[in-house]
Amino acid sequence: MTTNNEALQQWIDEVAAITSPESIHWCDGSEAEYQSLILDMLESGDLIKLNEKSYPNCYLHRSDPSDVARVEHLTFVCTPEEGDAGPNNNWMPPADARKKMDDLFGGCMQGRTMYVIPYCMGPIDSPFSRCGVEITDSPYVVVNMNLMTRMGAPALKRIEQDGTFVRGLHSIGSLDPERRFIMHFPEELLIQSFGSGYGGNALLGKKCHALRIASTQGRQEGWLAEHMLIVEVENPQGEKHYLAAAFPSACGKTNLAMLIPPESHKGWKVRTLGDDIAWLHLDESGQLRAINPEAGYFGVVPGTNVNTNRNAFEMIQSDTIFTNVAVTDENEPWWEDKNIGTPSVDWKGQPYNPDNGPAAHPNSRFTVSAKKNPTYSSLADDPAGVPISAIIFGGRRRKLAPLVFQARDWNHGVFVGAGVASETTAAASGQVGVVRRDPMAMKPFCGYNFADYWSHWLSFGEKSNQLPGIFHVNWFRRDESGRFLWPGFGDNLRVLRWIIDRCEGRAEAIETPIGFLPDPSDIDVSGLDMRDGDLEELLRVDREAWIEELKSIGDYLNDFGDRVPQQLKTEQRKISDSLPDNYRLITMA
Ligand code: OXD
Ligand code: MN
Repeated sequence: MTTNNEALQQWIDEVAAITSPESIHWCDGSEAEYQSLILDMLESGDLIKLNEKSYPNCYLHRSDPSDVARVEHLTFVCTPEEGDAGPNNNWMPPADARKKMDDLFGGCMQGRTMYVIPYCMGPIDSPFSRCGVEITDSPYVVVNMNLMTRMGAPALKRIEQDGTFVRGLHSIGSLDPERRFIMHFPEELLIQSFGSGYGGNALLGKKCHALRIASTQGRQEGWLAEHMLIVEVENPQGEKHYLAAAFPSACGKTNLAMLIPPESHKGWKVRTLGDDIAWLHLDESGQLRAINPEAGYFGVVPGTNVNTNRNAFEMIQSDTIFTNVAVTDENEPWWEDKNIGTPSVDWKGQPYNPDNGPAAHPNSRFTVSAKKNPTYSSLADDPAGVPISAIIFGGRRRKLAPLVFQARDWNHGVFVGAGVASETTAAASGQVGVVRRDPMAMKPFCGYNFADYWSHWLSFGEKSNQLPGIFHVNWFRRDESGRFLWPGFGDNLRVLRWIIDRCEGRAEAIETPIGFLPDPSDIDVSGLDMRDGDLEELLRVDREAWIEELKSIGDYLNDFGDRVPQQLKTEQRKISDSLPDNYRLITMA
């Protein structure tokens, strides 16, 4: 393969001159190429073949133990003005970042092959899709990109037609955490990532392109790039709704996108369009439509079993790349809560000993083509995307946030999204279980100042009067003893039903200061083994706690200074004013 796109050829030549690879391989995205790279990696020890009988075409990759998650503290947005990256991003002046990265990339591919991966985020023929080219020295990245994106010859053809593409340069370097940076240059549509082979740091089409760079493109071009799953829910009468839901990393997006209706919900059908990223556009009639830019899933493995997500469990039984799981004596992959088999070798390749911690790393992953999902919706390939009925925000919170509530209107919904908070998970390096603000679940992924991002969200309210309803859910409430109050997983359909009925004007709600809540009798809990009072507790608005929450959201918004849109301050005041007497303690600049 070669290209007639001069800018692309010139960039490849420049990168080769800096990195000095032994050879250059243009990726065509074919099955033959995939299998030949797998063979190379089996030979080099980068991959281990798993039991061919029970897990055909499945492989295990063990990463460097210091390279198992996204590294938010080493991820930068390099805009000319610091204020444009905002307090939500680490910032470095572009010239300094370029210098730092040029030094790191200098000669880094000596003795290695440089792979050139043209890829398309979204259906090849969709006007909403955007292309990129990733250059990498990691064959593991190539095979993962093969599963996660539409890559190879058709993507190159589109790049040559469009004339524009996002450039992503990646090298695993020496995997030294002291020499690791993930840099974004939104003005130049450029990503540079050095020193990590981990998915979110190295598969540049995903977080770096489809969220950080795409969010800035979306702002300029009038659309949204969001950390959202897309799911179709069909009721027994055949009525279909499409929902887009944003949750922080490792909070169950894949499970919700692949939900299996509970026994009590005969006739309901759920199909998956996407499990991690949605690009949202208004069509000519003012309807918000979504495409999934990805073509595969890079999901968290531990916890996946026949009860939590039978579809995923079956999907990863073949044609899957596992990263950092344990293995059994039968050479099958093993992870915590798999509920089948026993681990004999842990994720680091050592004999399993429970004293050394979990057998599989808590952020161990599967990479698999979306087409393997038994509930895959072919609409994921529709160039026009699907019409969104509701947007759902959520987080992992033991306390406070009720099971579900609905925002009064679009502006209030944007405020609800801006106030999302969640307990941190193993998807990023750092402490786990600490509550932090994660607006729209985009804290690690918004490529520009959150204040400008909220303004961009609010601008949709001026462009359309038929926007989706906005909701907030929390599947993770616990009582004082730590017991989960809600069963979650398939039973979340019971909450989605109320959401859909609200969108259709069919369900009642109680108006509270924080939004519309269902009465306990509005949620169908038939057949559930819940204790008396659990549902009431799940739907209770704890006024004292919400007063504190509103104050904390106000303080958080104040961190973004004058750029915070007035409408959000108004929403904060409106809610504060409708909470009890001591509301005056709640202040906003
Ligand atoms: C992911 C993440 O891998 O959010 O999707 O970290
Ligand atoms: Mn994610």
